[in-house]
Amino acid sequence: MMLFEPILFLNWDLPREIIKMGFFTTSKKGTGKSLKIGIVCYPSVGGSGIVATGLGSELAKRGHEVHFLSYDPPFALDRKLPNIFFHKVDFNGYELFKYPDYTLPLAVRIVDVCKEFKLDILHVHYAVPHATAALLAKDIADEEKIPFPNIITTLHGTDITLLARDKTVMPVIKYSIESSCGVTAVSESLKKDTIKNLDTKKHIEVIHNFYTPKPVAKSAEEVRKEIGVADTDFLAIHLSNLRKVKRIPDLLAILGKVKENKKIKLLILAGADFAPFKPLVEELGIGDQIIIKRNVLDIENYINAADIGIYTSETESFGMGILETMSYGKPVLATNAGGISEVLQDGKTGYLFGVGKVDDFAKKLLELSYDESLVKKIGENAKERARSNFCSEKIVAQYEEYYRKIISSCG
Ligand code: GMT
Repeated sequence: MMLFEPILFLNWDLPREIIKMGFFTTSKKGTGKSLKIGIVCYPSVGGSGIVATGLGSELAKRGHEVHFLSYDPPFALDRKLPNIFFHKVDFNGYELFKYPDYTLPLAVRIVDVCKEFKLDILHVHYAVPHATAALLAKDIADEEKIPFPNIITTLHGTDITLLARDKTVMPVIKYSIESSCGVTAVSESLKKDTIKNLDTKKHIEVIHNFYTPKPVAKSAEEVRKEIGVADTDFLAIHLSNLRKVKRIPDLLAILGKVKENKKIKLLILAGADFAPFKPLVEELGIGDQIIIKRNVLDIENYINAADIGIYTSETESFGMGILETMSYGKPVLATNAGGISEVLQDGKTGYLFGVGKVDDFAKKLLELSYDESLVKKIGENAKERARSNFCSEKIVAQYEEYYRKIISSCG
């Protein structure tokens, strides 16, 4: 590895316009010349932010120069990685506007970054507002004769499965998708929903999500001790932002149905406040079997300490939490919704149930809590599938190939 520009690690809290991170390298792991890639994403704990951050990180490790644009540094970004810049977008909070606006300052920031760094490609995660801002930025740049890269929009779900049904934003979503040079979706299921909900003929490339498992830093015994779970307990885990679509009341009801078995515990790694669900926990009488941890970064330590994963979503374009759980060799019980069946195979790497079928979930949970060898076998299958089908080597190479195709084929 060749270092050519050692850069001091800067304090992220300083109000700096641009933060250059880690160090810069000319080494190149991937194929072809290195690219300058802009990534616009949410910095938060949610799946799309994790995927965009993971993608940018892997691309940077392969020698590409990666520019993140967001209102905060991405939550899961390793600040010591090479070849990464972060460009902060400020919110527009003028009194004149009743509501703060993000799309306009984002568009302006995109123009600035394109002007200064001459990006080869701009990859935005979510049609609204990110692709919309990118398209506005392109118009401004064209007007000012600033070279502008081709735009790729990745669809993650919510703007199709939820927002596209809202007539006040649907035309903007459709326009933003159809005006992007390239569009990708994280599952076949989401591609199908997009074509149907937006009535569009736009080509959509399916590139599944990926996850790079991290080595665990704490043993399962240590973690269990920390959260008050005995080694002999059967620990189920759930990771999510607790949005309505996750059907948390179903998750709690499943625990309620098996509560006679005091050895079954549920650990929730929550990306949001759990307080609204506390009355239900009390009503179900499961307070002594449930552990909540908020905004956990080292998810690997907790998943590794669990026996099984449970996901009860109404819909899920992919299900990053499911993939993460499988990656550490844990079987998953999940609803057969959206793109989940593209990740998890029923009876082989976990079990699928109808949305809301809490009795079926509970029966299987109880059965597995007594069958260590089946849990182990299904868990091993899950790990093998996650690590071979949804690994960074495979998926990041698909994005690189797609970037090159879009750079040369559009505009
Ligand atoms: O599921 C969420 O609430 C978060 C949302 C997001 O934007 O991060 O997740 C969506 O994108 C993830 C990454 O592609 C997918 O794994 C999730 O399935 C998808 N969520 C839904 O479709 C509900």
